[in-house]
Amino acid sequence: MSQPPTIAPSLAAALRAARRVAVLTGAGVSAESGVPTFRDAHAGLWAKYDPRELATPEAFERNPKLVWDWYAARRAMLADVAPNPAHFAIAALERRVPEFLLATQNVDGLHQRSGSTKLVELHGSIARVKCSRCAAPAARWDAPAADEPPRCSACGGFLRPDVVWFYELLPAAAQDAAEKAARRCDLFLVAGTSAEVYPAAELPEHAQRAGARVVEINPQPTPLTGRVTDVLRGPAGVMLPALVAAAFPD
Ligand code: BJW
Ligand code: ZN
Repeated sequence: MSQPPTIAPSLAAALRAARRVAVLTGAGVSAESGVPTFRDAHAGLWAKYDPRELATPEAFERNPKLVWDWYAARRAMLADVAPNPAHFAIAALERRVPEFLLATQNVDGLHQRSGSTKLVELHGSIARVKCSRCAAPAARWDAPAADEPPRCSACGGFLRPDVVWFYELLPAAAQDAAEKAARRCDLFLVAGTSAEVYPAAELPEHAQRAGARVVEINPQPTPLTGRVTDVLRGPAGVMLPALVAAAFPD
């Protein structure tokens, strides 16, 4: 067993003292569960596609069945994975802090499965399906035809995942809650995101401008790295449990 990483005592004390904590997570937080990030090459059949190019309304218009199948494959993969220590550390932190909000860019539902309850999903959820024409939610759908996605029972439009693609608006309530939490918090954790996709990438900046201590957890540098107060350089599944344990040893 390798040693747990050392957390600066001043950071542990700041987290312990914080009354309001906000957390932003991205795909890297699910990486140790075996969920590929958007930058990772995807496996097998999907290796030849750039995930960021499939996650657009144009891709769905051009080839709805391809995009439907990509999400169906990801949904099936998620049935076989479990939350990792990063998810559990965030859920444990929620129970320690008086005012807490997790804003996740992830659509995989792993935060909820690890016990997080005070969270908003900025980019929707892969578990939900809606109509691409009338937006009606679909609780169930027929198996897709060979060349197109299943259709909406209300209007006949193609069904699509209820996620936020590039050039689409984020759910307003989730975005508002995340912005408010970022502007009000004492300490902001940003974990496992490349911090390149807006408006989520602005949240740490709102927090910093409002005077919060901003902590980045990522094995790689990001555009935020030079601007945050602290950097925990390593995997979220190691760093987040170490940080929470250092702040709340009791
Ligand atoms: C680990 C790790 C480990 C690995 N531990 N870490 C302002 C300025 C410029 C552009 C824009 C702007 N406002 C809007 C835009 C346009 C666009 C945008 O941001 N483009 C940029 C690329 C420049 N934004 C939008 O279109 C948004 N809509 C919007 O703003 O509407 C208003 C508007 C419309 C039109 C014009 C202007 C304004 C919507 C964004 C929706 C993003 N959707 C996706 C798909 C969701 C569904 C799905 O899952 O398929 O969301 S794209 C994808 O990126 C997904 C992710 O949530 C998101 C962020 O990615 P994330 O999570 O950061 O993952 P990666 O893979 O990029 O990074 C992984 C990180 O983990 C890396 O750093 C690793 O090092 C790290 N890591 N292992 C910790 N073990
Ligand atoms: Zn419809």
